[in-house]
Amino acid sequence: MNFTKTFLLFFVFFLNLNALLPSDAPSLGNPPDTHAIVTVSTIEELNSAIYDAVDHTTIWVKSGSYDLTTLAQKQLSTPNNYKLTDLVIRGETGNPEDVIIEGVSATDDSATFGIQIWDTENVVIADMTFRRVFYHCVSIHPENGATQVKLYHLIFEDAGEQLVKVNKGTDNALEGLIIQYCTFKYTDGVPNKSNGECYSNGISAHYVTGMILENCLFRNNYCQDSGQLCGGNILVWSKSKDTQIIGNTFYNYAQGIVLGLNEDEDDHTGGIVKNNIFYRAKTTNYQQDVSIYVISKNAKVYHNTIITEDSYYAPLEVRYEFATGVVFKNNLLDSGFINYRNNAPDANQNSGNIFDVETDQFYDYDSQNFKAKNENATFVDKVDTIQECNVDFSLITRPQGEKSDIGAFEYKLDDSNDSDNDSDDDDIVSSAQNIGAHLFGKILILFSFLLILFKF
Ligand SMILES: [Ca+2]
Repeated sequence: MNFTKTFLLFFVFFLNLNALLPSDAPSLGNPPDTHAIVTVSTIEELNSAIYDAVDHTTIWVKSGSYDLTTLAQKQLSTPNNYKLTDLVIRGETGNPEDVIIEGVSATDDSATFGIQIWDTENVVIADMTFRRVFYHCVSIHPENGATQVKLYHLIFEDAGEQLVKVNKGTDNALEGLIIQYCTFKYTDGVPNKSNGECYSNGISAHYVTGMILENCLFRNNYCQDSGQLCGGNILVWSKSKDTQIIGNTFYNYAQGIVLGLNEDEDDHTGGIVKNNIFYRAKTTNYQQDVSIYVISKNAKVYHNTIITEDSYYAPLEVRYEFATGVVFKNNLLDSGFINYRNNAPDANQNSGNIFDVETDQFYDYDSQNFKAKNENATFVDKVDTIQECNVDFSLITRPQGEKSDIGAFEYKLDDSNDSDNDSDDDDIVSSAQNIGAHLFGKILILFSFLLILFKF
């Protein structure tokens, strides 16, 4: 085996080990040569760097804690009196836990927002944490010109209202919104506002076209007040279209994905929801409701794994007579059914769904590892491959074996004894363990290939 071949193989294996969770986000790489580079290490410097940025700027944010309450505006903000183009704001280490932009708490208005994006196009914010603010961690304003926004490998935590908000545009939909490898979480649910209202979502997006939301983790997005129901972890509405919600994980949630909300034919149209994983145990500590709610004409809901332990009778719901062509295929549930309400048409194209999978069919149910325990599991090799779902949650090609499997994971025989096997969804229990497993797996493989290299 020659040198080049060995290293090519090494990189192929290395890349294939990446499960698709926030902790596995690939680095964005070096800034473009054309960018002005500004490095900041205090909240004042960061605030000025954003507000004074010229087009094509990367702002590197050094590790540390950045106290929003010391700013006169109580928030960061891009300029809103002129168009700024191509702005990148990144934590310098690539670990979002190293750069903390924070206020005091979700109920303390001495910090209002993490950052507001106004008349700025082509924005990337990456590798940082925004937490403990009164309104939103990130608030995007297409009505003021914001467009082409990428939120990458960020942690949003403990905001008083939606963790991320896309405000209602007037004339134009927000296009080019990409949210990847982000964590949306509350320490212990959403607290009530001073008016007694629990008002939150993970993300509420009005009037977005083609939003991509993938490989994110939603955790503890429910109301602390057990008398109130928290809004959807992902709410996309107000004339939105063609949203793609792919490979996300939902752990302890009131409502999961809400694709259009109101009795309005244009609230959402199209869209695909695939390869997502949902888990919650039944509890009376917070109100529990739907996992996927759809009023969107022609929406596709494929290959999701939804384990809710009978905590709500209808994890899937379709509403209103205009919601035609909504198709559920190859979803794996442990309980409940699809509820067609308010004259919603019962789609006769549904197929391949299981609503009562037994927990002993999973690799490790107690650790919420919902891969098949072996090739004989009741959901393995059961369905034809859907072309737009030709990879699973972990990017394993479908099909393995004779047919595709039902749910978010495709069983792969040589996967079962892989040291990395547990890592794909252990994250919903402990991301720290997960990172450890990944590093261990990668180091093992690196070591093996170095051995091969020197031997040959
Ligand atoms: Ca298979």
